[in-house]
Amino acid sequence: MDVVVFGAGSLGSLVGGLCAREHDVTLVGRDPHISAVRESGLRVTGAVEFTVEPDARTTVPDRADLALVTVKSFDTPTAARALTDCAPAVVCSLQNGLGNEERLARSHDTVLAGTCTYGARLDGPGRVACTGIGEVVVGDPDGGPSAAAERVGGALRAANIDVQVSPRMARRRWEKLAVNAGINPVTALAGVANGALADGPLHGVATAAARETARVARENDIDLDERDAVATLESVVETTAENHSSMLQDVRADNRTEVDAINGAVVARTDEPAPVNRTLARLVRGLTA
Ligand code: KPL
Repeated sequence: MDVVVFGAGSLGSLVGGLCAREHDVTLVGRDPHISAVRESGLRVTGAVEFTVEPDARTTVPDRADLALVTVKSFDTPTAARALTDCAPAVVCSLQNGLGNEERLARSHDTVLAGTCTYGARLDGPGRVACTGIGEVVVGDPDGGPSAAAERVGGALRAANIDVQVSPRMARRRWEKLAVNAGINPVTALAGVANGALADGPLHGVATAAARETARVARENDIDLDERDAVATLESVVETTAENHSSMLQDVRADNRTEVDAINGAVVARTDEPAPVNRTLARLVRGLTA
């Protein structure tokens, strides 16, 4: 299968590298990373170790069967536009936050929702570390069975990626949102790896954000129990204990964060107070102002 990964940052490079063990992969990203991959291949270290030689470009190729979108949520409009050039049969978002699939669906017919809890860190041009084996979940954004999701699930499984096809993606997206709403801002503010949220006061703040997100999910007709949201957060903290969250990596690199698509999205989807997410969003915005 011809797979294009749009967004060769840490997660995109890891997922693209894993896929390249089985499929013809094109990584689309920025230099100097892309030039390094073109010259010497992509070295994956950490929980899995191998080198692959995917195609690597700064613009999309002529065609693709599947596009995996891994850019930050604020770059989704750019991805949607650029991917029209290779007209992929299926576009699958593996991004944080809400609203990405809706944006992609404005210019693509078959769009899947996806979540990914693998931990990834770019160690330099051409080098990515897998800092936690998580799982990928894909499915139709509106729920129900999906032949496209089954095909994508099969393709990722063939590349030895732990993947589930879910008929309840709306709930899964909110569950992942609860995980990100807790882990990302707290690790970014405290400057710690995900594992530091396993207990103590940081665990208290992260789980409060996850519980509040579950409450807002239910206000939006998503059946997400607070205990399930907290249990999923705790399990991701454990499996990605060594990982620095994407928001911590962004703050350290002085890059724009996804706080608006994560904690900001929770606040925006309720008419009731959401003090934990609101406070975390304000504090993170203050870090990068
Ligand atoms: O999605 C992530 C992120 O860092 O954005 C998790 C799963 C929390 C891994 O760190």
